[in-house]
Amino acid sequence: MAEPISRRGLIAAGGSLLLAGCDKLNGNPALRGLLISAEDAHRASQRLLTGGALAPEFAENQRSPNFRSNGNATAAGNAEWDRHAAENFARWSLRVDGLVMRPLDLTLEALKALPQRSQITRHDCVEGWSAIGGWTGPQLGTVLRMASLLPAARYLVFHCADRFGPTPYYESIDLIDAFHPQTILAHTMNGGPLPTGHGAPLRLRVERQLGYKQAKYVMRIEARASLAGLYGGKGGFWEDRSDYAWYAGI
Ligand SMILES: Nc1nc2c(c(=O)[nH]1)N[C@H]1C(S)=C(S)[C@@H](COP(=O)(O)O)O[C@H]1N2
Ligand SMILES: [Mo]
Repeated sequence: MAEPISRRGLIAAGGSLLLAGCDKLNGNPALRGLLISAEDAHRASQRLLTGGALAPEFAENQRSPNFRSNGNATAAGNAEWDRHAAENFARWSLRVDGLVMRPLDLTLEALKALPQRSQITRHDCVEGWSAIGGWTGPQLGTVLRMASLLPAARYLVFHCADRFGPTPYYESIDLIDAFHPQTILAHTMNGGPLPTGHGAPLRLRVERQLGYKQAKYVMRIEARASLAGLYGGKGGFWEDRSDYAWYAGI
């Protein structure tokens, strides 16, 4: 199976860290933070089981005729998003900042000019429904290489335009999923522009995880060293207010 080199590199680095022994681990606060919680143990074991696996992909004739919209079905009410929607997102741009060497503002045109990946995948929502849909966009890894992550960057946070009451939706992933080949910034769904109900103009597809990780209405991607101090500190809107896991593997 074709695995990207970056992933091999990450696994090799993780392996040697694991072999470094408990004393060294205890002396490394960042790594201790990564390894001790039950949730992280679950994540690590799931990663070992799935390895570099790709999520299953499907044929065009397997796409669901009705892919429902779930959670917020619009970001209307966010003045910035409203302004861009009124112009069909012609002057909208994605902000990429935080722990990067080169902060970026990428228009839809710029995102579409990058190498594109198309994938037909199954979306699994924890509320008990699934749907198969086709997504196109640049790999997140391509955008992150353009911005050039600083060494301290460990997480990517997706800041969304929509809110529930006063609270914005947000999500986050780690570098393994960020550089996974099926992790894309989708501007196209089933061959057409991403509909409002599905997160126009841009959403995350991180295909080995559950529905709530698939951030819609993404306005800004922030590279961070830690999720502490951000909203509820658990790395996502639902993670902050439910027992939903941060690593929501399928
Ligand atoms: N910004 C934002 N992203 C979001 C949500 C949301 O309410 N707001 N809901 C999540 C949940 S729970 C699911 S199942 C999917 C739904 O995606 P869909 O509307 O394309 O079906 O988006 C996820 N991403
Ligand atoms: Mo969901």
